[in-house]
Amino acid sequence: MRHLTRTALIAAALASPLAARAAAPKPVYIHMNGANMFLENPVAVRPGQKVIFVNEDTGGHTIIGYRASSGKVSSRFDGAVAGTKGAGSPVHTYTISFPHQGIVHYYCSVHAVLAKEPGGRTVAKVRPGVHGFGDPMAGTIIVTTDPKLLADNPKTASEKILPGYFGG
Ligand SMILES: [Cu+2]
Repeated sequence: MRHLTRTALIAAALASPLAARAAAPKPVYIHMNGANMFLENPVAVRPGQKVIFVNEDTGGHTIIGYRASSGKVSSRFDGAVAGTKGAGSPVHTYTISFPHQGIVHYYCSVHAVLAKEPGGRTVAKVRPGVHGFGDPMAGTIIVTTDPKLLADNPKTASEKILPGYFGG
């Protein structure tokens, strides 16, 4: 009888909104600076887990989702982050989460362009006139429940501010 009561209490606690909040996974952070790249790429997140883009650059960036199959840009995944003055100054962030498992592509429309490959797939490429950066400013988010993928994120993805990463 005593055991049953304890089990019932635990079940009630697990069902409460407070317990659900406590169990929510920490956000995954993706950082930008003057190198015009998304530092953590790719990252894996659970459905519903927050992805927070952090701008440590003096200049601004956009973060816009697109479909590789059609080239269509997303009206929901449509972010922009202003620059910061540098270390010690406030940083701007953009937060989003994804309800369903799958692969999400995004790019910065300031520093990259979308282009159709001969095979029909749309990819991000370096924007003409933006010099000095090898890779286009773009990235991929894997929305998954696979524990191996989720455990494989770079260490920096768990920190909001990277103290040595400011620059622009
Ligand atoms: Cu950019």
